[in-house]
Amino acid sequence: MLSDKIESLLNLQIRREAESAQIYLAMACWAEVKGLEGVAQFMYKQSDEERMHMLKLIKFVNERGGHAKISELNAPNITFNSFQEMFKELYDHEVFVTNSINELVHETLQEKDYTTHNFLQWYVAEQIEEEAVARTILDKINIIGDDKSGLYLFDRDIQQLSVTS
Ligand code: OFO
Repeated sequence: MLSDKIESLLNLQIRREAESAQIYLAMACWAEVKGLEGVAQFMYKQSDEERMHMLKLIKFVNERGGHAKISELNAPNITFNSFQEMFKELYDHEVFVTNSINELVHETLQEKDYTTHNFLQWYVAEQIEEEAVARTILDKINIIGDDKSGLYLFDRDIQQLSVTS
């Protein structure tokens, strides 16, 4: 059984995962209209993964005697000044999500909720991987800068950097 506090923090995390899915969907659309098909496919896939993160939390809350809440979401940015800016936002967002998960993990220990603590370890591991991928991409894109041929090759190769989970 979930305490009210843990249930509401898990519901907040559900909202954050849903917002992540929307943020990455908006990035996918922007990349697609800019003609970077590889980046678009990568972002569509990231968005799908965030939805999976959300669903996993929803099922856990409902199975543990809570009620997963589907809430309204903040609208994502739909346009960017550059791919550098977009990938910086991706990286910053993943760091934000990591902090949010860490806070949640901390609260489960305070509440002695070891079941939820154990469940959240999957997210802790996932965030290590997602942050690493986002950091790798950001490093590459910072090297490429405004170089069009570099961006072309990056668009072709980005699929290999996808997080698999
Ligand atoms: Fe990108 O992270 Fe969900 O958890």
